[in-house]
Amino acid sequence: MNHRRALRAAVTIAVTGALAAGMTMTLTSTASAGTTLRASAAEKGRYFGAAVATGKLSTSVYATILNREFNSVVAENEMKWDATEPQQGRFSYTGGDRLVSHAQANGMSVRGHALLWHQQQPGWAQGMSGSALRNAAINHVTQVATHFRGKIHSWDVVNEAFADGGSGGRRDSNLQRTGNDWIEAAFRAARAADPGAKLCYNDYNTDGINAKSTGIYNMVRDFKSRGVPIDCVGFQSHLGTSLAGDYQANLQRFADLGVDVQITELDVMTGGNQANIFGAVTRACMNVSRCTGITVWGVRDCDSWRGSDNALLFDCNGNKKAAYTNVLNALNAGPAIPTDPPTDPPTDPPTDPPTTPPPGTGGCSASVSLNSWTGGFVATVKVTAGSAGTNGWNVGVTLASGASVTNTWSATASGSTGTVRFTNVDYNGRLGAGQVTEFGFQGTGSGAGITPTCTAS
Ligand code: 9MR
Repeated sequence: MNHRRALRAAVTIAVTGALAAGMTMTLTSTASAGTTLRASAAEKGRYFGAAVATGKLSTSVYATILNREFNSVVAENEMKWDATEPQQGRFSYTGGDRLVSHAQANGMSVRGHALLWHQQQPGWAQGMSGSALRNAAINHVTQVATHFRGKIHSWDVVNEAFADGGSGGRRDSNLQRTGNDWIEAAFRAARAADPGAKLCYNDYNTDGINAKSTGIYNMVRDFKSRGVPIDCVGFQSHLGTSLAGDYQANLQRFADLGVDVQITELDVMTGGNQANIFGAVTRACMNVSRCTGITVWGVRDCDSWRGSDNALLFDCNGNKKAAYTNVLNALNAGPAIPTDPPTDPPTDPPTDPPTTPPPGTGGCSASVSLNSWTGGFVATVKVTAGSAGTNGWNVGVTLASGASVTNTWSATASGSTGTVRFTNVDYNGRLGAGQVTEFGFQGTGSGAGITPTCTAS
């Protein structure tokens, strides 16, 4: 990150100057003096975000605060299932695209919220169950993550799947009733569709070490141990008048599993403690090196879903509240995310840009990784060019009886049942010797016995 490099350079100059003047100093103090949330967070290698309703972007007070103070946005509602797939198979991205454009024009990253959730499902999905719902849900993940591919910093792949109360188990929902593996199926489909996005699990009432957060912790630990692609956990943090004493310790125990953590929907009940709680949450995040950002769930008090709670950082006229000052001070006082240790300069000579290989005589090979559930599957196929490279490739698979391909990415399918052939698309056909590319497809029925064979041209 450039700003981190700039910060490091500034610190180096300061230290050099101090040593030249015969002073001693240490680098433990990282206090800075940013004057906006976004600048102060960025100086510490983090983002500071807000939930946005795109209809308000044309309100000047709102847009002025958003653009000045925040460097990350999340759609409060416009990327949810009911908004993006109002009828099955008919996708609508108007609000989401508008938010992405606004973010890109204003140097903001975008959090995607949320691919699957038991609430705000379109009516057609609410009425579905079993493998029909599972297939529809995975198709939704694939389509939406593909549409926004390359534009989303982090996706809330699954939202609020755990039960409140002391069970520590999953919440009952139509999605849960498709089988306990629905969450991992969603994460695998999201990874296949947008390999560059961080994939998060997001929930509320997880503000300390409690039965619910421990249930989620156990799921994340299991996913990490089995290679299910999860990168981050979001802690919504819709807070009342006190903060759990082990809030930071809870973030830290997740970080210790090897995932990033983020505060994703912060708002706090108004009252004497509001400003203190906002400050304490910010300090907790700053003290956890894998806490990469904070998002507040709206801009001004009157933008909040919590109505008269006045739960945010700006009043309805756009004035900064005491809570704002506490957050800004905590960002400025906190440590920066440690930068990666400097990597050694490469010793190998830089590789030449790929040149057009001669017509392939060395063939190609293909292998498949399958994510299956009762009634459906997602196949990710790795194509490796042989010694002569490829100008194009074609992969054949024979599906089990009754199975059919419903969706393909990074290749073009011919046929959908029996023997199906997948041909490269224009950007991934030319491979140098040994070079690898991936494509994927989703199917209904059984994925058993899929053995891809590759032919190069
Ligand atoms: O703020 C959102 C509100 O406008 C919607 O009506 C509501 C519908 O369920 O969802 C709100 O956002 C929720 C978020 O998507 C998930 N976590 C809880 C948030 C507050 O309810």
